[in-house]
Amino acid sequence: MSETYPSIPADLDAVTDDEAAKLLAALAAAIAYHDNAYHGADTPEISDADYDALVRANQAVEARFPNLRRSDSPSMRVGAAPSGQFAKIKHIVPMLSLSNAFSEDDVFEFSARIRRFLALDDAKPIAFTAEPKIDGLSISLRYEHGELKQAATRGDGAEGEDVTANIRTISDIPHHLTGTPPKIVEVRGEIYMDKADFAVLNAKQETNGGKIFANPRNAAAGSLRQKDPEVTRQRPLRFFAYASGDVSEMPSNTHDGFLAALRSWGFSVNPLSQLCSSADELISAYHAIADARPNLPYDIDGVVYKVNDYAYQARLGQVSRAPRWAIAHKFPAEQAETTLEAIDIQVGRTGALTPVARLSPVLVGGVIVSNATLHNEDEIMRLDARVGDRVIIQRAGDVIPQIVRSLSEKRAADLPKYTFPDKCPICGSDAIRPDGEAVKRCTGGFSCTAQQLERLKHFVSRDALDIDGLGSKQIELFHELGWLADPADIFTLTNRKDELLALDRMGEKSVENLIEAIRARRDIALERLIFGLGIRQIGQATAKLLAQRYGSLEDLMTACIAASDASSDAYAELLAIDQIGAGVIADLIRFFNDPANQAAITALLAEVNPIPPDAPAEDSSVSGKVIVFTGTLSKMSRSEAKAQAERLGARVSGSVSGKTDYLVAGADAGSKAQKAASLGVTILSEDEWLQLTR
Ligand code: D41
Repeated sequence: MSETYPSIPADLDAVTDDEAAKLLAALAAAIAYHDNAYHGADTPEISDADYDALVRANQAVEARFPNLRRSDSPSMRVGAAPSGQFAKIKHIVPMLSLSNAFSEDDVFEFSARIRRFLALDDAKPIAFTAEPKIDGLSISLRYEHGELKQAATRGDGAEGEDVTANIRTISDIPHHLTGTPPKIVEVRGEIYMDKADFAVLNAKQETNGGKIFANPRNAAAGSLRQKDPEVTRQRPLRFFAYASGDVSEMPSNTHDGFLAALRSWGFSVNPLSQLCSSADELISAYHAIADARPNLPYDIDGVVYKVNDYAYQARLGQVSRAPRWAIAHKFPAEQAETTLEAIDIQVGRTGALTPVARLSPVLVGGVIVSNATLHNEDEIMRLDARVGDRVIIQRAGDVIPQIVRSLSEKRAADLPKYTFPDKCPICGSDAIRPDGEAVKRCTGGFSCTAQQLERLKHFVSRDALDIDGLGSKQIELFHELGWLADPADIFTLTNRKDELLALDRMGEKSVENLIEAIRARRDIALERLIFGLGIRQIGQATAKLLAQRYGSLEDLMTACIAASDASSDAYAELLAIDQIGAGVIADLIRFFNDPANQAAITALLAEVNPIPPDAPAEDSSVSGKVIVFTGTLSKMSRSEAKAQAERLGARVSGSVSGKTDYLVAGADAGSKAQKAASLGVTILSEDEWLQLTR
């Protein structure tokens, strides 16, 4: 269990640098594992709440130690695509990660370690390259006979996703190589977006009501992961080449020689790459690149040093997943001093009171910052942050700016300590903090307008009702106008045609479309409806389980009310659902026993027609069996195969174990087939599977 669910210290604010680094490594591994279980294998092994706890812990530790953020950090992975959107590609040569240096001492240690490992004479110089670390996403491009054949994302380093069609739309990436490339060459590098292009793209997205990206890296990632390559083509993506993967014959014995070859084949190579012959020279190069940073058109987050000589690289090899011969020297988080003007309390969908620091605007790393996160009550106490204090704030990458410390030495003697409110600032209800929890919550429920608004936004969000033309902005407006309080009110908007037409920028056509889109959602999948209620801890996966088990919202509500008695059958039935534990059940009981929630649900059920999920067949040839799919299927997509198996009552898992009943092996099945064979698991071809399930 520890590998897939690391233990999280109760007090994350007390962890040391060393512990933080270990914790981040463990969290990255665990989150990657569960991402795969959820998205890849579609069989989550932990509750959404437990998963969220991992992600939150990772964020909290990264916020405190921005410099320790790993290159494989979960916060660096953007918008995991639904499984099956892109085919998987195994990297013939793994795409390694980079270990980090945070100080000049770390750089001397890097050089000394290498010299020791190679047993180099003190007099013998060793050459390194220093190149900017582009803040984008890594990609591997395969060329055969000079033609671009395939492009894969880094993924977990061993296996990435096939994004060839999208990559072909990037003008920086040659389709045919010039000069004399080897027969086979995989070129690796970074896809990125210029800062100016990013600003223009976001402005366009804003006018078109599209997604706003947090930073150029997210914009680049989102643009690459498009289903439609024509969308990618419209996005200003660029590419710098910096490494090789599988290569039939290397054009050079050195990294700088390889970079020169890349240029001769038509690739962009970063012009700031330079050759250095000592740790001192690496550090000079670091400062030169750091000085150039504010004027570069793209974001960089450090400098990468590499041993220049490939023969040395080969001897040095790698430790775990990172080469011994390379390191990323990260730029420190940027800090600035400013005044804490106010502490605002925001109230979220589930009533959580979140403090936000309002600051005198200050420039940090090229961005004007006027807000910072304060996490929760304990964080304010730890910092002893007081309104009026001078504070040091810090910003690293796309981490939300945070307050590092309050300058108590600059504080007026009579500045009062901050007291966290014990009433909801929006509705005035009591705010309470249960024992052992970090968060204070408003107890007002649906009667609190802040919670009302956030629940409404959640109700229409993409994974819930997902109504075209009804986003957060419209919800805010309609809520402000007094048209919306409960989710059910969304459906009464269709009676407000004249009022809608009277609004700014609402023409006949858009009003008709909106009304039609709302009508169309009266038939709604039960799991979306349950998810849309915004019950604490009930994510999409849990909502689906509940929909399958209860088949209607009425039955779910009845069961949750009956389950208030923990010795009831209803309670036992809830607990018997795989992956639902006592914590989730407590939240379900709390939600469905609240009279305001009951009234809201009754009103909602008068408006919608929930569609229960197809019941899994009880008596199919594969009901109750555990199935693993591997390799490429030819008659259906992996997602279709999975859905079909589940409809027939089978459970689909991502990995082969002793519990597996059948491994269905498509073309090019790899290690899973071997493992299945060694465990004596029945292996079926795709055709045999189809026969079995016909
Ligand atoms: O500019 C970069 N982001 C960059 C990333 C770079 N200039 N060089 C890199 N070199 C490597 C090795 C040494 C493993 C070939 C990298 C990365 N790796 C890298 N990026 C993300 C994970 C690893």
